[in-house]
Amino acid sequence: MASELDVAARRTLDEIAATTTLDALEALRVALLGKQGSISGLLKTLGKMTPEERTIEGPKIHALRESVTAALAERKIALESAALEARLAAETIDLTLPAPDAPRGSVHPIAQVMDELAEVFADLGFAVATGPEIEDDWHNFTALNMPESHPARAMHDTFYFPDRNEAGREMLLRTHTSPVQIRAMIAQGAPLRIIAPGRVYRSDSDATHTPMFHQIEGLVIDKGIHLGHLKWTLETFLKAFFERDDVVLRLRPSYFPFTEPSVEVDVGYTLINGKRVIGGSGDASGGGWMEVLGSGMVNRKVIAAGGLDPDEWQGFAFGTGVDRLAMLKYGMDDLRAFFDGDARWLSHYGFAALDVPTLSGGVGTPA
Ligand code: 2U9
Repeated sequence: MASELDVAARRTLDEIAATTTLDALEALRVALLGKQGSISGLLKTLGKMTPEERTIEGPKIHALRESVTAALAERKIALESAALEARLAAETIDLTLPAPDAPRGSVHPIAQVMDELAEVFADLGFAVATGPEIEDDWHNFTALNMPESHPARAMHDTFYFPDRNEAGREMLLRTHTSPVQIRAMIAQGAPLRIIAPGRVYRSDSDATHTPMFHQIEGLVIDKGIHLGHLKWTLETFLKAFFERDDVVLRLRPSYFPFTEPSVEVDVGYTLINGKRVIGGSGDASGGGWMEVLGSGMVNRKVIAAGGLDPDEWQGFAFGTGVDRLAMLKYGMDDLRAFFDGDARWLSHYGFAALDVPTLSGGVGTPA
């Protein structure tokens, strides 16, 4: 038995050393060590042996498996380096090849606009904050002055998860990026100046709504903040983003649970070849007004939910849809095309990888 095993071992190691391709080596590995392999079979015979036999045969069979495993690994390295040497000898690189005629791939307009927004707001002293897309109902609703019975909760068409978290809170896909700012207030305290861009989800789908869309919200918390700060900030942002000095704002009173008072912001547009172009003073320029932002002074209850004293700290907040901003700036008319992944649409509306928005170089389309 012992010598039989020795002979078989010698033969096996010779066989491994004689393989000439990686495929053949892999086939041999399976035949030896695979589930149905011969060495695996030998290992199984150990179970049927007497304890005395096993004391003698066990170490030999295990030693065989180890030497075969080592021989396979060694042969694999040798064959791989031989294959690489063969490729290096056979292949050449033509160093005179020109760059491809057309760029391949492009930056999606949403990604581009997100970068533009981060750039514009960085110049105003805002940091970018991010947070989880899977949220609990406290951060998404309760902390924003939307308790369980609040009608605004029903209006959000929320996607809920079937199970609650460890704290017993309902779990959901965030319906806005506001919970990011609640988390930032709790984690960083005041003063605070942040924007929260990202994906949000609502169970809503038609020509102007997709179940996932992109929002950007902003939050400023400091002492003595008032609506004047809000108006100046939004006007400065819109002028920089649309790269026009004639952006005119119209503030209308509104209602949001998380802000009090709340204002909706319209901007004037002008009709150029039947298309609405931002700029000009609304009706006076033969155009009109369109709503672009929601905003307001942060509700005292929301400041308190963020762990701050509303007698000491005030703030303003605003929110808008990134997809809509992209459409207004770059002239797309169908929201759904944003998420179709159509290569022709992307090559038309996409941006070159090197067209990085900067304030010095401009945040708009290159000339
Ligand atoms: C905190 C406090 C207040 C963010 C705000 C809006 C108004 C708003 C909508 C615009 C279009 C959402 O994408 S949209 O449907 N948003 O009108 N958002 S104020 O207010 C906050 C956020 C966080 C802590």
